[in-house]
Amino acid sequence: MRRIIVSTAGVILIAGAVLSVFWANHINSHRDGPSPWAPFHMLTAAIRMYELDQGKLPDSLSDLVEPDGSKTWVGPYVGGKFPRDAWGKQIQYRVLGVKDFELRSVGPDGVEGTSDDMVKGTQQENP
Ligand SMILES: [Ca+2]
Repeated sequence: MRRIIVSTAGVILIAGAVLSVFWANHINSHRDGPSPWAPFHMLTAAIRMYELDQGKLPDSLSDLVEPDGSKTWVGPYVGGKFPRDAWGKQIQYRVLGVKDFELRSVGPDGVEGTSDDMVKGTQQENP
């Protein structure tokens, strides 16, 4: 009987330790705030909505918020404040092909072309 109580207590201690590690990781994942990829996902969705309406990719990101005079433009495709990268800088947009584009942040160092750049292209889906 004593052996059962000791092993039960051991199982409870191990389960508690495992749960506390999971809980700590869960809390830390929310403490960091929204993902730095969130504005990329938001812009990608807006670009695809524009593409559905206009039948082509926007020439620039300003096309998402500035009417172009066509009857099929039913924007703005981005509501509220225009998304910027996690460091408050403008996200760069480049058309790569008829259906392909790239969104780029210069990253925390503010310098384009360094290893901390964040790039989301339609040819390299979600990071
Ligand atoms: Ca950089």
